[in-house]
Amino acid sequence: IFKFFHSSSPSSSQQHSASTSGAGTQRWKDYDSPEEFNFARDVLDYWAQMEEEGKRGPGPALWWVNSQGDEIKWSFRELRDLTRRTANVFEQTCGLKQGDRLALILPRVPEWWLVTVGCFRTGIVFMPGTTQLKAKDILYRLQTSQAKAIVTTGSLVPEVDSVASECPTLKTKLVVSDHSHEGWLNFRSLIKSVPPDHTCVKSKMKDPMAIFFTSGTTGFPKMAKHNQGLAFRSCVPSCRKLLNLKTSDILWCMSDPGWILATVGAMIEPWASGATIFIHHLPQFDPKVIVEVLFKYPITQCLAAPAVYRMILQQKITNLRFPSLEHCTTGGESLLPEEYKQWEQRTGILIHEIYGQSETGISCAVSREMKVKRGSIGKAILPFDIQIIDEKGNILPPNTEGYLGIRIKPTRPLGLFVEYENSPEKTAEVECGDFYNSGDRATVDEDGYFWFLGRSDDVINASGYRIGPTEVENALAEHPAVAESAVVSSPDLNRGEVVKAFVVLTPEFLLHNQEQLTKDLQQHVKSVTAPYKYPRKVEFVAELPKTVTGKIKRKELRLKEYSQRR
Ligand code: BCO
Repeated sequence: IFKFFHSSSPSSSQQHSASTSGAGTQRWKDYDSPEEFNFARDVLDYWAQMEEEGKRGPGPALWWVNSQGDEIKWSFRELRDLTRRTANVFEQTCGLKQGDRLALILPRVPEWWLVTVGCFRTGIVFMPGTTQLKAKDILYRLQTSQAKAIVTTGSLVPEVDSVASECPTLKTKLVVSDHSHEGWLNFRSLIKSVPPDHTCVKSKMKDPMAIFFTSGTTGFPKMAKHNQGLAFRSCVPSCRKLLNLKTSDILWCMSDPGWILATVGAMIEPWASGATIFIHHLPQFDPKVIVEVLFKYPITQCLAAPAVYRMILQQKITNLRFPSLEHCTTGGESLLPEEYKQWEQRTGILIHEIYGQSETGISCAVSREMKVKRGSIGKAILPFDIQIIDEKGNILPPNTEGYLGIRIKPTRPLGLFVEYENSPEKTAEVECGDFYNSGDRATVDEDGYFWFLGRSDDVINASGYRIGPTEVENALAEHPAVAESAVVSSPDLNRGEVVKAFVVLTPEFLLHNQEQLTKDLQQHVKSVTAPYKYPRKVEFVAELPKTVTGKIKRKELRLKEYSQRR
């Protein structure tokens, strides 16, 4: 890919127009809902044309680097051509068509952006997943979504091949790799051989665009299905105010491409404004690398999980005054007021918080020009009407704890998920009167600022990951040492919350060394399911607290964890 798509610095003859502030997206108003919308055609191709007319600055659309010194810079024009080729690979080579589902499991490589935009162009529904997924996780996703295609990286080929025969709908396997893999089409080779002309599909706003798998208290992850409204929403003025991006801005969103935060923060948001997306490959999280990168490149904005800021602060680095950084945003879990203060003192920059879920995209935020109230997730972003509600959907007054709800009646706002696919009962469960009930507890103050308090259910929010306890309990149950287990959230200084497993041992393992057993169980969970879910804390107990009907009382265990000091 480096040879074919060489790094393209902007031509010096290109007109350096003054940086524009989301000019291309002022075509729409907050409550607009055009019948047709396609992010590739209506936004990316617009910016490509602005480049052709010399009306956009010289910054690339995508600026990708890795630790080996490789670099790719693509303008919107190059991106347009490459993603048209991608669309042709999907349609002509693979025979995929509008509405087909494509599982997208790639690390932070430039092809992730080609594939997602290729999906926009063809109307294929993309389903991002983290590369931490294991064979069983992938099997579940392919089967439940009836995926026709998967695009993944070389290291995951064996995991996919071990389950592919159990997925009758899967017709296309595309690998992003410099090597050939038997039974797989090679994306990097194919994209060179297809023509660069493609006509973008005329997608309706209500056509599905993406599916995000999201964990719940029980069972397997649910499929939160979004239509084109998720992308359109970022183009309206209220959403543009969130980061106030200009075409000259360079935004680094560090989220793994498997999460909705990357789809929104590392693609839709910046490109809606014609800004530059900066990506560092970051195969392994290292706060020192992040600091180096922020000193080396002219990044003006960054968006990262609270744990990232926290872990940077914990490094013994004397200078955190980054030369170009102007604005920092965080989301996914909470940051402590003390951490906000320290970041501000050491960098001179305030952290602005956002709030959202796979179901909602970014729904609340402390927008760039808003006053920061440390610890608040900010105000609702139009067209969402957010209220604090009780379990019947009644609106509660300010400073009263309740559920964070988004109004869905009489009109379901664009940008909110459409449904949990194949699960009308789970979709109905989160509908509460006129509202979607997020399941998150919160309050709102007199100024309209929301304050996140925590989950109302057993879902664990560790380092910004939403983890369903049963997914971890099921993984533990496969180990011979585990008679039964209960998995709950436990407070942690570094990660906000971590996964803790209470384990009842089988008789044969009762006398085993518990330190070793803890390591074995952790390793086991990492090997059978995505490793971010592994229990960082394990406690062996003689029995688990249960109700008279035999249901494990996770809440009791969780409350015990939180009643002890962090
Ligand atoms: O900590 P350990 O070393 O014991 O374990 C780590 C990894 O080393 C390990 N691992 C990863 N890949 C593996 C593997 N082990 C075996 N095989 C593999 N292939 O598993 C553990 C993974 O934990 P982690 O991901 O938390 O790792 P790390 O490196 O500590 O990363 C820290 C963070 C902060 C970078 C990471 O936790 C993170 O990215 N968190 C943010 C998640 C996020 O973006 N959430 C947003 C969701 S979307 C949303 O909220 C909606 C907003 C609109």
